[in-house]
Amino acid sequence: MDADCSDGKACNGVEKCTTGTCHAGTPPCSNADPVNCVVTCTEGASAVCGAVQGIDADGDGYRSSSCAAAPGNDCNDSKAAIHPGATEICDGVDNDCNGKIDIADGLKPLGTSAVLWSNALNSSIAYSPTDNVFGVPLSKPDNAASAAPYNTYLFVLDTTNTKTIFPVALTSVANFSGPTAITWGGSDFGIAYGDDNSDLKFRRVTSSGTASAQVSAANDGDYPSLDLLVSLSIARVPGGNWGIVWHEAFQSYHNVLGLTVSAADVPSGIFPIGTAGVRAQIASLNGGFGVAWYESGTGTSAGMSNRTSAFVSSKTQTLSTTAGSTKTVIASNGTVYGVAWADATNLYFRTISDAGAAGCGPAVLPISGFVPSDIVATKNGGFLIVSGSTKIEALDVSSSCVFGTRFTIDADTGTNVHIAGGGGKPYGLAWDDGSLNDAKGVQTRILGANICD
Ligand SMILES: [Ca+2]
Ligand SMILES: [Ca+2]
Ligand SMILES: [Ca+2]
Ligand SMILES: [Ca+2]
Repeated sequence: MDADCSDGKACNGVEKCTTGTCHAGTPPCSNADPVNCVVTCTEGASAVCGAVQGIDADGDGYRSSSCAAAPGNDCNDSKAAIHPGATEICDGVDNDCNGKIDIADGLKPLGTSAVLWSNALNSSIAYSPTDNVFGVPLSKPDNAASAAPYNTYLFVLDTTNTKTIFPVALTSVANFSGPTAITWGGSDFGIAYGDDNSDLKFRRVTSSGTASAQVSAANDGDYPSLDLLVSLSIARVPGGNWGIVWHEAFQSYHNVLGLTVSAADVPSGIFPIGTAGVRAQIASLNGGFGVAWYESGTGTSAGMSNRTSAFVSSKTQTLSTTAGSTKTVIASNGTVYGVAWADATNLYFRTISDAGAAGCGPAVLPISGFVPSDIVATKNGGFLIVSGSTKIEALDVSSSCVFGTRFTIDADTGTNVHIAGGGGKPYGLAWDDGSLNDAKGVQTRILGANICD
């Protein structure tokens, strides 16, 4: 008989007797999502069902927000340390369930800015994931009290912003303070720098300061009106060519030019890339290069060209036709290029494939005083854009072109602001703080992998 089977409890259902065997009943209080929800049942003359609620699987006193029927406010019900009211810490996740993560929730960028070398300028920066250090080339007069001669040096910094080698002099040629550009090539840094009346030099230096022989990549006579190297930039196809781009200025004439240097340190000839372009930047992706610049000749647009590792097979495209764009920056996140530029009122961002196909964007953010100076990939596949226009600051944007948080890194303004690292590794920044003979010189700052940590 059924009555012989009954355990006297209603909440686990009414037991049945079938051919002499007791079978459990069906609990009367239904719960369609027992992973994320719970429902109470009170024993009485019959079962009394309570309301469906989020489960508290981690026992922190807050119910799961994943219970669709009755969402609680525990945004992670498998970690007891994460719940409303918890302290936000720098870990890349939302600890207090307010929908904001780390920097976006008020945490500050890690570390302090430090003067790397006073009376110096023309800095740039690259990160070595192999050695977990940053390389920072710059130009500086030998004698800080005099205006010349200038030399170009490389510093190596660890992730505490401490110099690990005595600066390596890249050249001893006097009387020219040119731009520098650096990237990590897999086993050493590749550095491009101006020297000796705008001649373009290249050499590799290891993290411990061992330098290869200097390569003269281009000189005044190599290209019509190669007269003033500006906005140098370098990237490398892993194991293959280094790609170097710059814009040259001769009187009112501007042009974006580029060349490659092989793995055996042999430079190519010069490739014209963007007519009437200025402030070019290069990045590498999937065995080729992407180059972005501002079209100064028209004053109306940002341009881009995707190139093979030999710099040929170019496709040049207009990224923007808005007026007043001042600089176009480009980086790769390993999947697409992220490209940003600004005009007087807006910041723009879009993604472009290695084949030059448009991705998302252009996303438009109406902010002024934020001229992009550099860009780097973040650990979640997005990008971090830096600017020194009104202070040293950064703005993150997702790989789907959604702008995130704008935050201050240093209250001072800076020019030539560069950022490297990221992608789950520490970020390093270098910038020129003031002009030559400003005692502040080149400054650096190292941020954590989550910016604040
Ligand atoms: Ca919980
Ligand atoms: Ca929790
Ligand atoms: Ca956090
Ligand atoms: Ca939070």
